[in-house]
Amino acid sequence: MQQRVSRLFCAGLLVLCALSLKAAPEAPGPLVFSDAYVRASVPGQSVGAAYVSIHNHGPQDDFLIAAHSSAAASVDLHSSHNQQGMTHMQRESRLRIPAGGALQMQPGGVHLMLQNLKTPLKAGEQVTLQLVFEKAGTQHLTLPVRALSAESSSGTDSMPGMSMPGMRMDGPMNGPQQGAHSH
Ligand SMILES: [Cu+2]
Repeated sequence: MQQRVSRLFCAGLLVLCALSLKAAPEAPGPLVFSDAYVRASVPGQSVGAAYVSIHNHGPQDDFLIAAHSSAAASVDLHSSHNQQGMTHMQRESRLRIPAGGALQMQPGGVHLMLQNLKTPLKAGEQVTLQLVFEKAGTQHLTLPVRALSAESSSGTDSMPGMSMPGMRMDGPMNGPQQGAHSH
């Protein structure tokens, strides 16, 4: 009898374990995020930049196809290219996260452009970000706002409206997009 009870107890524990595994809130998806942050903005600045590294542990490529943030009217996917000493930003319709690899965003490279900031981005605050993937669906992230690096926070920038010193809007950025920036 004693033995039978403990067997039942064990069986019950196993069932509980299985149930709790099933009910675990975080189903570990193939995408893992790291090094996520938003750059602090300066007064008068209407655009901001966010960076996040996305690792894909799945067997299939995935694609970042859209992004949204509570801090900005819209968020664009951008890549930067260096041409004859000038950095040009280009809008991308989707960004690939290779299977078994990663998409690493960084200043001067791929980044998320926060268009028409609703409020200035202050260091120490947090910004919510939604990333929409072709396969993984919508992922919610919270990013810390980090101060600009020492070299670019000298306050001597002649163009406070530019979020990225030395960068020039070009190509697909001209046209309707450009108008939005000047508001
Ligand atoms: Cu950009």
